[in-house]
Amino acid sequence: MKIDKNKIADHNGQFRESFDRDFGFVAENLSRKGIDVEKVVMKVSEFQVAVPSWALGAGGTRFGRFSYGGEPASLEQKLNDIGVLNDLTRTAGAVSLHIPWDTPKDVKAIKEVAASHGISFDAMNSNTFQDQPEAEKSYKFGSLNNTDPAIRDFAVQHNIDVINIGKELGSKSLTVWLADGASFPGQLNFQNALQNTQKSLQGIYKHLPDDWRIFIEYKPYEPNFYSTTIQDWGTSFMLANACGEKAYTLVDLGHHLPNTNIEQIVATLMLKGKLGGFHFNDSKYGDDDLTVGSIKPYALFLIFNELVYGMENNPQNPNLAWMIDASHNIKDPLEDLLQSLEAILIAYAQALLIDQKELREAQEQNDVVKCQEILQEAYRTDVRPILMAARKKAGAALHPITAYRDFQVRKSLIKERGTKNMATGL
Ligand code: LRH
Ligand code: MN
Repeated sequence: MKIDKNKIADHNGQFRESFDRDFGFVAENLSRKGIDVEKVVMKVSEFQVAVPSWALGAGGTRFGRFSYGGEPASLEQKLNDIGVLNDLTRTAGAVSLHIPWDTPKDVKAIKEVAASHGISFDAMNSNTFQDQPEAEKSYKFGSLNNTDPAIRDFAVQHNIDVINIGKELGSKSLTVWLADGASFPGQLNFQNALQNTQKSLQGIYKHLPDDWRIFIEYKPYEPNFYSTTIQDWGTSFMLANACGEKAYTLVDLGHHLPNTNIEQIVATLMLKGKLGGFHFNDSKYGDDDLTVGSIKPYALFLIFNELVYGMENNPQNPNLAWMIDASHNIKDPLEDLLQSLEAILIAYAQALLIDQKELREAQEQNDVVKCQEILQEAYRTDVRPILMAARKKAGAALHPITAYRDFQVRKSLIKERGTKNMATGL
């Protein structure tokens, strides 16, 4: 399903007046502060987020899963759905594949489908947290950290296979997240587990093409509930350094214990040139994988403040990989992803409004009140007209969710695919 640009332009027509008024207001407001709104619009339109191939169907928990009708039953259909997101936003120009959930059966055909939607292949994701049917080895007691060298080798080989698939698709990075750990005290020798993991990662790293990167994703718990071998940013940072200059840390917003200061972690990793990318989502308690900005939008804004500062002041840190990692238990997956894309761009646009120079001066003078005022002035600015301007420039929808509903996309997906499909993934 491709949504014709003219159909979108027609749909935008009804919002022309309100858009011109609202954009005029924010443009005038910002120019009074010496901010060139067109520069912000340009940066926002250049911001592309990769959509996870594993989050295009209804997610679930151990307590149940409620199917959504019209779910994609193949990688082709998943790319078509990301195509819809990209037609409506021109922000979803990449996909992050999870192997083997979404192994392309025909690489050439898949590349053509992706290209037809203007979608590139971002980070590949390996999976050594589930046993595949007929698999000769089990990851029940870990993969890269396993006490059995044969199982470690089996897991390393899987990652090498994922790199090879990615090379054919044109991807340039691999994300490694490990469920490895323990659920009971005494079950695991922490030092042995960490050393095994490091050696295994170095084994994978040896097979990384020169122009590739490896992202090491950390997580404090789940599915193991006592220890996770790569539990926090420090462990991931240490392992990335042990691997080499092509290895980086990946920050999944849901992988932090309550009240963790994630923006400080971001600042630290950028200063050290070891921040590789993000898995955007939101959470109230655990790794809830909720819609981005739905629970803690101010925290997301503070993270983007550190990202904007880092992108201006840390040339030692490479361009970041922006990805969503969410699971949709009760919302239409495509509407949920449209909301997440909007929330990411809102936080980025607000952070671009922060006068970083003025903030640095206030920080140097320990003018605590002024520091907060500078941040909240930006946070309290309604930047949605700026996002609309960026979408309008790109031929996308001023109001993507309204357009998605008015175009009855879900209805036509159900008509085309029925209600029985169950998408692979979370
Ligand atoms: C682990 C994780 C990881 C993916 C998985 C789907 O919680 O965030 O990024 O492999 O979700
Ligand atoms: Mn993740």
